[in-house]
Amino acid sequence: MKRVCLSILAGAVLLSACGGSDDEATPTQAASTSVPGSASPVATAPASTTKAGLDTTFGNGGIAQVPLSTSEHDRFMAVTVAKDGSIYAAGYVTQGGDQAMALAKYSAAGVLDKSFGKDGVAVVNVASGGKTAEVARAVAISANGKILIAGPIEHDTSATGDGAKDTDVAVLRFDTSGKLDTTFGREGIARIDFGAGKATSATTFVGDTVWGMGALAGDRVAMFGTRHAGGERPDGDYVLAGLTSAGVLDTAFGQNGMTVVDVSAVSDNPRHLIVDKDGTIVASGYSTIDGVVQPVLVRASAAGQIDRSFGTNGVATARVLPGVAEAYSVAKQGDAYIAAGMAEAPTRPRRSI
Ligand SMILES: [Ca+2]
Ligand SMILES: [Ca+2]
Repeated sequence: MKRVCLSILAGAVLLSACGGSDDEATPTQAASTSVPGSASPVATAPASTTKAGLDTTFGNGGIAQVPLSTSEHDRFMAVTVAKDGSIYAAGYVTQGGDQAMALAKYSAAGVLDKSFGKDGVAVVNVASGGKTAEVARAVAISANGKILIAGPIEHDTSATGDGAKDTDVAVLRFDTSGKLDTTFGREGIARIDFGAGKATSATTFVGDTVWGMGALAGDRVAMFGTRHAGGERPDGDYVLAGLTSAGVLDTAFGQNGMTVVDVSAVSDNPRHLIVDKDGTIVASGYSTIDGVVQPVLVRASAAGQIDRSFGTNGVATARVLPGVAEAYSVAKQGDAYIAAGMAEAPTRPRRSI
């Protein structure tokens, strides 16, 4: 019997749960886990024939906390484990109401590595200006061992009106000591503008997002997010984007660095991205199709070309319930893909799927 552990994130806290199992965790399960902003984890521990519980050898009684701020919001959004067992958790810290990207490093045993960044946490305020769009939602480790985090930032924190709501995407690359890698982007930061955002009602604005990221060969990365669909439409379209090792849009990826996938004219909501060993990219999210919110998987090559043999023209959907079903995270199991999320019938309570 092999021991299976699953780390779950909740706030600026790492938890490690373990249980006995006859099955070995797949590499994709262990490699990267992203969770949405919900306080309720959507992933659950694998089925086990023995009672699962917190791994008390991890952190302090199974929980590793990091002191970021005593009075403002901090949150981890994604976690990954490096080959040497080091754990990297990405999210944001808030300083005077201004959110900044954060990356923390823990040992395999869940002990904060105080030699990393400043006392274990690297904090970079990419878009300084007292606003709250900035948050790292994805983390990946490239073959050269560098750690990348990605998420939305304000396009221009000095803008006013609707312009103040426009967002871009930032990707930051760090070395293993928590310093920005100055060979990437501009002083370690790549700013990517998927498109101009747009106010779509008196209260809503659709701007660039990124939720998932995975490492590709050649120290490149792929991201999964959205941008405004364009014209007068009130929705966003999915965006797969590729960056070179130098931190610029990879013109060999998709069309000049991006592949846009328009599943729904109502809503396309990205959540997670994994990269298979052969470089195949699979991204998960959810879209409103024929009035029903359905899980969505998109498959593309390492060059960002949609795999039209997958699902319908590269997009797989499923009508789970007549109401809402959302896919937050995806993992590969053999030749199949497992998506986890939430489903809700119009008159029934929510449940995990
Ligand atoms: Ca900021
Ligand atoms: Ca933008």
